[in-house]
Formats: sequence, structure tokens, C-alpha cells
Amino acid sequence: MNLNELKHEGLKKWVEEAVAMMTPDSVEVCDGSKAEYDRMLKIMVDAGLGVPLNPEKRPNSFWFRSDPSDVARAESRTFIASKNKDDAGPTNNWTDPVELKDTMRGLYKGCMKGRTMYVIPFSMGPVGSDIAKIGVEISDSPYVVFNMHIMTRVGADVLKVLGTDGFYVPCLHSIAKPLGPGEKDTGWPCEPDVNKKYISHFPDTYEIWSYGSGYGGNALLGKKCLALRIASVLARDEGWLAEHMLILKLTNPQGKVKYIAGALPSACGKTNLAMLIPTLPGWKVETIGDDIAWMKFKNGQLYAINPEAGFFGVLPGTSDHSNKSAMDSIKKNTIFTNCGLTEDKDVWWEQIGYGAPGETIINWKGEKVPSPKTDKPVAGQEIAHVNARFTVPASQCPVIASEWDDPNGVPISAFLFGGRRAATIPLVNQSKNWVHGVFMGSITGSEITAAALDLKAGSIRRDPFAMVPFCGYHMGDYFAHWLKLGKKAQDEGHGDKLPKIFFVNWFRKDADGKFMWPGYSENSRVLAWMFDRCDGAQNFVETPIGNLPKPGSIPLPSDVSDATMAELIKLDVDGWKAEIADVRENHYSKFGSKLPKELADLLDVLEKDLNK
Ligand code: SAT
Ligand code: MN
Repeated sequence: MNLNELKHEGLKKWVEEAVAMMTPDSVEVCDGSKAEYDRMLKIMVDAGLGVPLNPEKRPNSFWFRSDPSDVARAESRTFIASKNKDDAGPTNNWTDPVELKDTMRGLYKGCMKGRTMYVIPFSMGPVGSDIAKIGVEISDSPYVVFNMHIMTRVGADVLKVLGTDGFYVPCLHSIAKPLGPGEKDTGWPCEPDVNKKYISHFPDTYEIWSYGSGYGGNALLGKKCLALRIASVLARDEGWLAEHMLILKLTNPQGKVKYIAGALPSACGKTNLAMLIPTLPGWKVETIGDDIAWMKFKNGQLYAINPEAGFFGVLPGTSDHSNKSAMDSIKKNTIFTNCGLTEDKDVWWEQIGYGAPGETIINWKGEKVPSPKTDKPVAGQEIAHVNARFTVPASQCPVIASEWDDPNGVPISAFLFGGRRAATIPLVNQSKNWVHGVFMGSITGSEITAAALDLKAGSIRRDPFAMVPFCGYHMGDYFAHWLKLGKKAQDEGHGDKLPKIFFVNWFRKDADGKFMWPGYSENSRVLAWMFDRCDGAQNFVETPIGNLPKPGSIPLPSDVSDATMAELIKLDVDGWKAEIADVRENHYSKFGSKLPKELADLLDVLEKDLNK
């Protein structure tokens, strides 16, 4: 499709302005077809940037390797450029939108010379769904085009829904300026200087401008940039929820169904939970989404869609034990980025469940090294980068629920929040009510696993609702938005239909530093307890922190003793007192006058109750 076929005057004008600024050699409007997908892959393979995998082992799958500077989201280069600094809040990098646009126009000027500009119309959510939104990404990266094909719905039907004057989020992206004289081609087009990468959001005008990176969250702008940072602002303005949540369908042995949405910070197993295979007989989990949920109240009931169409999952640690469904999903039609490439042109990563085949393997840096005999990670010598990823269509997941792409969404019965905590936080805990649930979400913390840059391993990072890297506005206002939606539902007489809120922690450790709970498939026992709780089962005891499981109400996995379970579900009064002090001094204090009074009050109430 060419530019003249665009029927939307505003869109056409925006593209023309981008063409004038970026001066590409040609412009293509993407149609989302299989032919286009194959053609984009061929461009990358012909340029030596991608390797087709062994068609017998991984049909229609490809291996990519990025520049070492371009392997993860660049949080320090991610900006929320609202007009008022105070609207961005203490958890975001704010910068002045006028200055930022000036700087970025300088970078964008002539940046597509010698390349094709792709105009990618996409829908976040089933095309035409009343919860979905349309975005249009302009990019000079074929890698972005085929990954967007997988992760979103791209194509002409999106333009049809957009019509001549529909709303869309404009998303500008360029990998980098063309190489200057004497500049070295690093083999992966991007801006290798991290300080020249920009992932910019303009919440007042709902715009995204990205420059210098080809990596997932920095370049596939439908995902974190649109579906969370900009969508959270749209949701605030329009009265709905855009959340960093998986959505799963849980069926009990009697065939009754509930849908649960869950927020967990990264490295807490969100994808694994979304695709869990229960050990508890008769129970079934199916996947609706593994990362993002968009939710709207309809007649007092909250409905959720997964705005994405694919999974962008972490490879290291993914195995038949941790996530068999993910392993089965990525057997074909999959894009692998930054893992190992074996001699027989298959892929390999740490903790895949077996040692690397053959004598040698190509690591994520492109070096040929001896094949590791075991899949244990060796720090500094990883074959796959710790953030190596797969991109795969959601439809390939063997446990995808049939209604995963229902435009109406699925009715949510429960929210689950969680973190990685070695002590204090029980295995599962139900909030007393909506406001108390928001309180629990607002104090969520998770231990830092790897000693990343300036963060101390083992220390606790507060990541309320797992949204700190993804909320496009002040988190104090975000808490208030959650409170407001709950109050509105109650005022309208729909309080009983509000999702129940739970808090989970799979990561408790004993005095020897050993995990006390086996996790993974055994987490089905906790999901079952929540399910029954939603139906009013008397399987709980009331405590100051919320409703904890009644002893015996969660059937034990074979490797968990009664004593261990008792420890996992007990109220740790001293631990909670320390928690309260930390929340008050190091967390709530950051939000100043924007911290809703209801939440500050609940912290005081909890402290008083624990002192009784
Ligand atoms: O790169 S993404 O932001 O899409 C993945 C992630 O960090 O969760
Ligand atoms: Mn995520």
C-alpha cells in the first residue's frame, strides 16, 4: 500500500511530516500479510542480521543477535515528558516536552536516508473491540515490522476501523542515523551510545517518540509504550484500567470458570503463571494474556482484554519443568533474539533442561565457544543473554483459552498481586475489601535478584502494582484512580461484582536459604484457594493484614510439611512492623500530598492492630 491510499487526513499529514523530517528513500504502508512478514525476514537475513533455523527442528523460525548496548529496556532513557513536572511524579524520568522534541527532531533529521520507512497500522486488542485502541508506528526497522506482526494486529482492517477521522496513538521510531564516514558497522543497527537513546512519551498529547534502539520494549511501541505508559494516561482520562497484568482462565473440577488478572514485577514468573499446568487434580488453567490487561466496567462488571497478539518472553529459565506450554509454543514460527545458536542451527539457553548439543555453540555475542555440558548459568559466560527473548503468536500456545481474542473481553473475578520476598509476606493473603486491596498493591515490594548496576542484590524495591516502570503519570494519582473506580462501582450498587484482591508470594526461604514452596505447577493450589474464596468458602482466618488460609485449607504438595505450611501462612508480626516502617519512611514518603489519605490511614490502622 502506498501513502495516497491513506484515507485518514490527520494520519496522512502526520506521515508526510515524518517523511519530510526523516527523508527515507521510500515509504511503505504495511498490510500485515504473511507475504509482508516473509519479505521483512528475508531483508534481515539477506543483510546478515538474522539466521534461518533448521527447518526440521524449528520450522519457519529465526535467530537474531543484537548489539550489546541493545538487549533490554533502557529505563534511564525512558522519559515521561508531561507539560507539568508534577504530573510525571517521583517514579518517572521527567523532561520538558518542548526541549525533548527539539533534541529528538535533531536526531530524526535525515535519519532514514538510504532506508525504507514502514508505516505500521496496528490494533491493541481485537480489531474493533470497544476496549481496543489503534496505534500507528513509523519505523525504519524490518525487525520491528515482523515483530509487530506477531505482537499486535497489523493491517488494512485496522485502517478501516480507523476511518477518516478515528483516534490513533502516533508512534515514531528510528533505529539510528545512517553510519557516518569512518563509523563502524556493529552488525546491528542502533545507536550504540546508550545516552543517545530516547524512549519518550508525551502524555498530554498521547504521543510516543523512540530513537536509537531496536530492542522489544524500546522499539515495538505497541507494548510497554502504548499499552501501558500512554494507555495508563488514557485509562485515567477515560475511566478504565491499563495494567501490567497477566490474565488467566481457571476452571475447577466441577467445570466452573473464573478469570484472574495478576500483576507481578519482572522475574517473578508472570508468563509461567499464565501458562501453568496444575498439579491439583481436576483443575485447569488456560491463558488469555501474559503481560498486559486492559479493563473496562460494563454494567458494573469489569471486563478484560489482552491487548497483545503474541508473547515476548524471556528464554533463560524456560524449560519443560518451568513452562512446558511456552516450550511447546515456540517449536515453530518463532523469532529468537540473543540466545545461543547450535551447530545444527537450533537454539539453546541456560536452564533449558539439558546441556548444549555438539562441540561448539555461537553465544549471544556472536563468539564460537565450547558447548556447555550442563544448562547451569555461569556468570559472565552466559551463552544466552539473561534477557534473551522469544516472539511467538499467542495462538500457538497449547493452553490458550478459546476466548482469548473475544472483543468483549472476559469478566474478572479476582486480582492477584505479588512479589519475590524471602520473609514476612505470606504465601497468599486476601484483602479485606477494595480499598485495602489497593493498599496492598501500593506497597508491593520485590527483592532484587541480580546485583544490577546501582541496585543492591537482596534489597527490596517497591514496585506498586508492578507498574513503576510503566505508569505514564504520577503514581499517587494512579492509586487515587484505582480508589475512584472502586468507589464508583460501590456507589452504583455494584460493589459485590468488584474483583476480590489477593496477594501472593511464591518465594519464601527458610533459615538455610532454601525455597519453602515448590512454586510453578504447585501454585495451582493457591489459585484453587482463591477461587473458592471468591465463592465465599469459609477457608480463611481474619488477621490484621487480611484473610489468611485456614490451616488445612490448602492441600499440601508432597514436599511441603505441615510445619512449613504453617510458617508460610502465619502472621509474622515483627516482620510486618519492619515492613510498615520501611513503607512509611522509604516509599509512601515519596508521594507527598498526592498519596491518597485512605492509604496512609490504612498503614496507621495496620500498625495499631499489630501492636494490640
Ligand atoms: O521489552 S519489554 O519491555 O517488552 C519486556 C519486558 O521488559 O517485560
Ligand atoms: Mn512485562
